[in-house]
Amino acid sequence: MRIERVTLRHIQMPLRHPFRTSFGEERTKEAIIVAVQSAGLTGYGETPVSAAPLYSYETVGTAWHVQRDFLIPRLLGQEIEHPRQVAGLLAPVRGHPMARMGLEAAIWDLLAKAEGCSLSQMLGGTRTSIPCGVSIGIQPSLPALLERIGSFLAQGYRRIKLKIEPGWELAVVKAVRGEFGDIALMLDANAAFTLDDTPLFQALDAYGLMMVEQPLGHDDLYEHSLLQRQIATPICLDESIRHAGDARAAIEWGSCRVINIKAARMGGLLEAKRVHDLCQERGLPVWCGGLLETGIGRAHNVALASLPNFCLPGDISASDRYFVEDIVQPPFVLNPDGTMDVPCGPGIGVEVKADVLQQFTISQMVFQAD
Ligand code: NPG
Repeated sequence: MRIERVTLRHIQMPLRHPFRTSFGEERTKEAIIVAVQSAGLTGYGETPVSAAPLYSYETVGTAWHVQRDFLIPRLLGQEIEHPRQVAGLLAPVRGHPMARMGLEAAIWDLLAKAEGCSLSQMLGGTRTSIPCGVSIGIQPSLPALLERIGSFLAQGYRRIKLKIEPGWELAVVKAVRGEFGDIALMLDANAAFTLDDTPLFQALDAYGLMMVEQPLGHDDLYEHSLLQRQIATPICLDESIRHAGDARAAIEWGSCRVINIKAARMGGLLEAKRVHDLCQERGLPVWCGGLLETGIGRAHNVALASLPNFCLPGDISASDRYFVEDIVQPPFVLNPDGTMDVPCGPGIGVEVKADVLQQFTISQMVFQAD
């Protein structure tokens, strides 16, 4: 298919609840929504960047610049039959995985729609529904946290992930175990600790956590391998795993026992699938992370999480956990058993609501092939 036209939209959507992590607070969901058109079809993708370089070095500003000036000119007018060609065309540009993801994901959607198959099928997905977890930001107080956990458990979410930071860890876990007993519970530190905190992680071993995510440096593999040897709780890596090469090194060195796969962190669905396949071969379970995506990015995540080795509940929650109104129809809903259905219509399998998308768009740019 010839890439005829690409549209970038910078959107801002209010979040229903502020989301606080060890690196900052998000009140508004920012993203770049990418639309790629060919032969009367439109494929959608999402670049789930934030306004500030806190989780990742990428921001709305850097992603827009890299897409506009370097990535889109390499794709416009090209004939693309399989998404793997995208990585080849974009290979001269280094880094900027989230900027790539929006474009690559839109082309997966476009090609799946052209073939009349679902994105899940095209990726090799085997699940028709996926188990869902929920990630809960740092709360103003313990009672507020306990109330929030109770309400998510009542909705059916199958595992609870708590964001932690120095001072909001051991006592919190103790209180949560005291109130809710043996629920599936994990922690995410977003790189807020150092090896000096090893005794804290050893103390956490007593609480039967599923895993602790990214306790140490955001780009570290070595120190995580030292920590993993000294604690029983499995370490899950997120920020440190940028591609299959990192995953291979982390597995060889014993830096983690679980990997959080985010296609946006890895530059696209193809690299995410490579990491999935490697972990499957090596016997490591994976789960699908989230970056507070709109229904468009969520649809890509759900399709990815339908691959067989996504055996743990991911950070894929229902649309209403984030937004009053999502930009897709139907919105993503949680089944009473804590699963979410994988859409089976062509491509991402959900319709983009043009009016709602327009309402949240604050700037837009169109690129046309000659
Ligand atoms: O999408 O449900 C979700 C949120 C999952 O905790 C989550 N994301 O560090 O993984 C993370 C965190 C995050 C959120 C990172 C927003 C960056 C921005």
